[in-house]
Amino acid sequence: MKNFIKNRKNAVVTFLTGLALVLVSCSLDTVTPDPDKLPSVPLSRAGWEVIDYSSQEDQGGEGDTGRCADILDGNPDTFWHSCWNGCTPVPPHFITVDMQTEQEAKGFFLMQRQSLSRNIETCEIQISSDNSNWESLGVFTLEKVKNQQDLAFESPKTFRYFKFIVKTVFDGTDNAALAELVPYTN
Ligand SMILES: [Ca+2]
Repeated sequence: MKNFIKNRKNAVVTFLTGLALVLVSCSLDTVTPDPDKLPSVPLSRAGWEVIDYSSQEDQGGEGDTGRCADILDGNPDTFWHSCWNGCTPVPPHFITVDMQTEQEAKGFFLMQRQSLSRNIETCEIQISSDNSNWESLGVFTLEKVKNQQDLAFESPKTFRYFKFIVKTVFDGTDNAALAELVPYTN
């Protein structure tokens, strides 16, 4: 009889504990996530295309890299470089990318060329839905570091095309380079 009461008591405790867990998990499920507190996620760049640019180093000066598309490949060791082998373009340099569809972004992640040579000091980002009318999101000041840098917008933006414009470079020459650039959302 004693054991029966004890077993019943244990069963009640187990039931109540289970009920409490269900209630807690139900109440957690109903919490609305705050988008500002979610981790930022880079957009997938599959199918994206460089549709215009001022110049790129495709004359062998940087070997297999140096092309505009190298800022979209996810590899920090490949980079775009303004043309320098037999050419002398001056800033502003620019690269225009077509994301193929309109997407919402809250900013850009950027990585300087990892050798820290020809790093960009100031840049402007413009966005467009039709590759004709452009909105400037302002001029961003970068750091001369290897780490990923966050170029956050004041508010989320929806666009299909973006234009990255190099205004000035840290070493004071006309040459610029960039390893990675990707809009992010969450
Ligand atoms: Ca790259």
